[in-house]
Amino acid sequence: MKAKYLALLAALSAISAVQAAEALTIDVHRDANCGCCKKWISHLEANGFKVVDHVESNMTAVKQSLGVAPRLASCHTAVIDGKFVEGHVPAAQVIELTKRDDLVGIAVPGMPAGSPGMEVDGVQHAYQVIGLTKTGADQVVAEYPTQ
Ligand SMILES: [Cu+2]
Repeated sequence: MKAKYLALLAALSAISAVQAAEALTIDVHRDANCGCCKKWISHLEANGFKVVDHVESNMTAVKQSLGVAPRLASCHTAVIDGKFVEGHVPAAQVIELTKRDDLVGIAVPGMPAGSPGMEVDGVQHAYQVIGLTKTGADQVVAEYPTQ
């Protein structure tokens, strides 16, 4: 009887592990000609994300409709759990975003050299990952120093 119960528990936890993996699906909107956007997609896939790729003709309109503040803008715009991920955000902060109910999105503004998808040999510019709160304020979520 006890063995049966343990087997059931094991089966249940296996199911929740699968659901956790499915939760990492992310939609990426990008321009057809953006090479670094594709590299960022590869970075996400290498970190276990399932990426749904959307090629767009008007990224400005996409950013506007997803609530990306112009000061936070970069190249591509992704969406996970209804929150935006703007620019070359490292996978670790994308995962963190899914656990943050106080943020509507996160961004790495511009295209800093050395961020995921923006690798340049020997160059690592300092950059911040900035969260946009529900009240419209910027909040630094992570800082990557220059090297
Ligand atoms: Cu880029």
